[in-house]
Amino acid sequence: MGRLLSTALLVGFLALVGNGSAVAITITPTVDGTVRDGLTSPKDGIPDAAIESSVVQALDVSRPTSPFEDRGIIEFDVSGVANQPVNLILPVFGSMGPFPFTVDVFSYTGDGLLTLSDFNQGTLFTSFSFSGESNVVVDVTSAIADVLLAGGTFAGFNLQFAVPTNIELNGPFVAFNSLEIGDRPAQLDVVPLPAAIWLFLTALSGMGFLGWHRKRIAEATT
Ligand SMILES: [Ca+2]
Ligand SMILES: [Ca+2]
Repeated sequence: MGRLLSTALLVGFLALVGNGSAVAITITPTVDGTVRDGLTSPKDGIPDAAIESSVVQALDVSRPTSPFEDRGIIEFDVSGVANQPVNLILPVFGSMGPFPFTVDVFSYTGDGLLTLSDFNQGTLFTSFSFSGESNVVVDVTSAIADVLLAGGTFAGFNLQFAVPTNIELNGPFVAFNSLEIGDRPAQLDVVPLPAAIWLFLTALSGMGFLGWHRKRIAEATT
């Protein structure tokens, strides 16, 4: 066992030396935009327009004259992700108060396309509140894992205002890639686990299994 342990430590050390500089991978959207219900058609829960634009907009206006709702839709190709921590980075800009606003984030298995049906996609994953400008970071590791487990390629996020507002056109909204906050796109940051850690964990679990197996044999022979 002593030799096994020292071998495992050596393998781990060599791998750390060789792969110590794991770099985070950035995934930009495959498709992003807004699906709208209302404004030029009735706001009735049935979406009327899909608007492809990197300035993803979420907005829910309840005013009687022309109520409408925009839901922000963004989908990423996550086929290269495997058991890794993933953060969704959302540069957020709200055009006017009263702040704060709460946005619900729904996650779903996407198709890489912006369609009317995306309006009703997803299950509630989390919510965040913001005031003015902010760079929201959402840990979406489990959402991505669910997509991959289901055999999906695209992870979709549907952004909705938690509560309708009664202010005028153009606000409030959630905008990504907006000029107001330095033209930064929404993205996924994938943090790869260094190969060294995998090797080390594999070696450790192998030793644990050997120890358990030997204990079983010892118990069986007594
Ligand atoms: Ca409608
Ligand atoms: Ca879609």
